[in-house]
Amino acid sequence: KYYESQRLSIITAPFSGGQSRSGVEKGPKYMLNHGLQNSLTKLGWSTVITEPLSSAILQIKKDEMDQNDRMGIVKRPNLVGKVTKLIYETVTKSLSNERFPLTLGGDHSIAMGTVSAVIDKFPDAGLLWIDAHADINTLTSTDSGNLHGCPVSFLMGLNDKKMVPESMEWIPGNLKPNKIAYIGLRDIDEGEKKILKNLGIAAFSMYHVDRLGINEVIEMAMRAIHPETNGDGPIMCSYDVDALDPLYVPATGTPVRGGLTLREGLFLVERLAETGNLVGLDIVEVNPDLASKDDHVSDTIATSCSIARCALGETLL
Ligand code: B3U
Ligand code: MN
Ligand code: MN
Repeated sequence: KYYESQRLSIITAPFSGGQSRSGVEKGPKYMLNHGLQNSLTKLGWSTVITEPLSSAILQIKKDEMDQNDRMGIVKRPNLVGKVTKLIYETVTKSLSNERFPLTLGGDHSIAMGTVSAVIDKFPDAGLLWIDAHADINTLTSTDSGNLHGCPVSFLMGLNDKKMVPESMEWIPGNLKPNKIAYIGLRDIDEGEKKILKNLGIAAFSMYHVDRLGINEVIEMAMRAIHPETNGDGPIMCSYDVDALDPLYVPATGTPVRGGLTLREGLFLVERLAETGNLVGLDIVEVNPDLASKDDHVSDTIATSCSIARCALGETLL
């Protein structure tokens, strides 16, 4: 339905400023070195690679060192605002050229840019947030001060306008609570639980995956974000690889045991591909530096690339 001409833009987002562990900025390079572009080309996608941060990267590295870029415990708000805006502009451009935006992270703060751009283009888009974490902390609820734990609160405009730093004021914040569904949750802060409950957000944890099975969970998630059309409508998917069990994705910043199996994680995006409703995809939190064995890097990269290929139709007959 969307992107019938199979035009694709691979957008690199080598950014680690939304959290504290270096190495996650290497994710895009590792996935591209694994042959991702070529494998997507083989699936019929005419692919360009776009690097929104390349000209700013030296300045970004300097800004990362800036100890003054802090708001209370919140780390690097100015840098995160600046970088996510560059990503937002690039995703917007890709969408206006009718190219599917596949954004490779980087930490999950980059979704402030990608999701905002997709909602501009597809105002009725629903968001599937695949993650062990809810990433919906606000500037006041965050305990870690890491902004990769907060993108959803900014996308929804939940933060007090008086507190939002100038560099993050560009975020439209127009994602409605009934337009997001989570899958894979198993490590949620108390403050986040309250927000999810108060706003009535559709959240499928690993408990629901076990109880209902991944197939039913996906159908319910799609119906939750598109209730009037029984699940049929544009879908943005922001995929944090830590949704998967650390067995398959050991090289990630905050692994949590008891996650999705490899097949569950791939089936999810295979189903999205089958609907023809997928309008954008992020793959984030791949950190090749956080491996204690060589196998850990290759397992993590292979899995992450599989997510992209399955989402873009590899396993459809
Ligand atoms: N909720 C915690 C932990 C966390 C969120 N996202 C990741 N970790 N990857 C926080 O820092 O806000
Ligand atoms: Mn996560
Ligand atoms: Mn995340």
